[in-house]
Amino acid sequence: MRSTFLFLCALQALSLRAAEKIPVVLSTDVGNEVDDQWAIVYLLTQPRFEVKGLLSAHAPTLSPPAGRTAYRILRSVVEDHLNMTEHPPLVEGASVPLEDTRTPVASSAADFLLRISKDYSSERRLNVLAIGAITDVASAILRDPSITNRIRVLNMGSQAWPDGGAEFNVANDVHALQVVLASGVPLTVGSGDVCKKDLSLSLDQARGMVAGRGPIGDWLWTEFEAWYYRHVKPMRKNDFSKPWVIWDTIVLAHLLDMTTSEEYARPVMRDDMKFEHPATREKITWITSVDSKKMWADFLARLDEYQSTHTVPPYLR
Ligand SMILES: [Ca+2]
Repeated sequence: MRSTFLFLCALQALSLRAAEKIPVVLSTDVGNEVDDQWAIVYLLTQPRFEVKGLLSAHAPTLSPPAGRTAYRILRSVVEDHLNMTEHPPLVEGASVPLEDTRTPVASSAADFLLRISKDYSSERRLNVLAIGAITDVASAILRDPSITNRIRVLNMGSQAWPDGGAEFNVANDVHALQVVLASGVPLTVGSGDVCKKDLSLSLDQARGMVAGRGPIGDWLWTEFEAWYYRHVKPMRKNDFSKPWVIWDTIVLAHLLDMTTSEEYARPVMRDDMKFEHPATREKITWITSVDSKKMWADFLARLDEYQSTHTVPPYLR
C-alpha cells in the first residue's frame, strides 16, 4: 500500500517536472552563418520552452551596425519564415563589443535582460542562451551584478577543455566573456570541438533531413546548401563528404536533457582566449557530448508538428 502510494507520488512528481516549461531568452547573431536559423526554429517550435524574448547580437560578418542587421534578419526569420503573427519580443542588441571589462555597452537587449530577469530568482532562474557574441549579457551584469542571482547563462563558444582557445563567438567579444566568467553567474559552455564531434551534418544528411519538409524545411535546406557551396566547398569534384556544423543547437539540447556534461573549476580567460586555472571553488558546467540522434529526431518532429498546425506560405527560392 505504502509503496504504491510512494510510486504514485514519484510518478506525479515526474509528470509535473516534464510539464514544467523552461523559461528562456536567446541572444543570436543570426545572419552570419546557417546554424542560428536552426536554433531559432527549434526554440520556437519546441513547446517545452517558454520563450521570453529573442535578442540580436553583433558579428563582424554582418554589415554595420551589426546588431541592427541581425535584428532585421531575426525579425524576418520569425515573421516571414515561421510566419508568426504573434511571437515573443524581438529586441535589438549592441552593435559593438565591450571596450574593456568595466564599461557596459548601452543596448535595448541589455535593458530587456535587466527588466525581464526581475521575474526570476536563484530558486527559479531565467536561462539566457548566448549563441553569438555575449556582449549584452556582460553589459547587463556590469550594470546590475545582482542579475547573476536570477539568470543562468548557456554559451556556445570556446574550444576544447581545459585549454580553451580562439573561437568565433568568443573572438567577437573577448572582454564580454571575461566579464561573464568573473561574475560567478552559473555558466554552461558548449564548445566548438564538441559541436564538431556531435553536430556535424554532411550535405546529404542535411538534405535528407529538411529538403522537401514543408516551407521551413525547404528554406533551411536552401540556406545550408548555399552556405556549403560558398564556404565549405566539395573537397574534390563530386566529393561532398566534408560536413558543416549546426553549432548553436548545443545549448538547446542541454536544456532538453540531451547532453552529458562535467563540472569543472571555473577558469579565467586571457586576452588570447586561452584558459588559466587558478585555485577556486567556483564552477563551470562543460558539455561533453550531445545525443544528436535524439535531438534531430525531436527537431524534425517539432518542425512537422508546427507546420501541420500553422499556415506557412511556400518558400520561394
Ligand atoms: Ca551563432
